[in-house]
Amino acid sequence: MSVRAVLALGSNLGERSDTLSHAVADLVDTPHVRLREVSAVVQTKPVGGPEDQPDYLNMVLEVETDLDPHQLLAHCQAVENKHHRTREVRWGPRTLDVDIITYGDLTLDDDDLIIPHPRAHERAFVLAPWAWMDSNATLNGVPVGELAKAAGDLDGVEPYEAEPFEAGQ
Ligand code: A4P
Ligand code: MG
Repeated sequence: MSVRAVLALGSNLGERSDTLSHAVADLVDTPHVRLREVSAVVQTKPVGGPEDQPDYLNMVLEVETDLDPHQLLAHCQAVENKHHRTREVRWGPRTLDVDIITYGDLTLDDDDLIIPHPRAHERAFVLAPWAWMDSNATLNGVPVGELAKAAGDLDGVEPYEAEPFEAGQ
């Protein structure tokens, strides 16, 4: 049986844009996880954590998977680890963070996995790209676009355009 899941990716260290592109490829580099939709990339002001950390790039994906939720978490963490994610400071800077936002209609509250993600409903850095990707999306029964408008960090979210490639550089 396969289920649609929404994943959120964030990066604020290193070559952020390349990291996100490679992470998307790595996440779907298994027949157990198939890509359905990819959001735009947004540049976002850090929410929580150390004050002087760099801006993030964030995006969301919708995948279809036959992994169970814990297998999907392990898969996401393996991709984080491949991109040299280390866990030192909670909410601190990271090369790559991959969170499970929703898994079908499942609600789960385990020690190591909470679904829907417990903070996604108040975070424009997840909600805004999600709403642009899927205008019909809802979270806890509320349209994701409405949640995004109410989120405190919406002003810090802007579309990201990669630096144009210039010949000779
Ligand atoms: N965990 C529980 N539920 C989930 C879930 N639904 N998806 C557990 C993924 N993981 C989940 O996560 C800590 C533990 O959460 C995992 O071991 C897993 O068992 P982590 O990725 O190791 O640590 P973290 O990311 O520092 O902590 P946390 O609590 O996940 O942080 P958040 O809430 O993800 O926030 N600002 C901007 N602009 N953009 C960002 O992307 N990200 C964060 C991280 C803070 N501020 C940000 C951004
Ligand atoms: Mg995380």
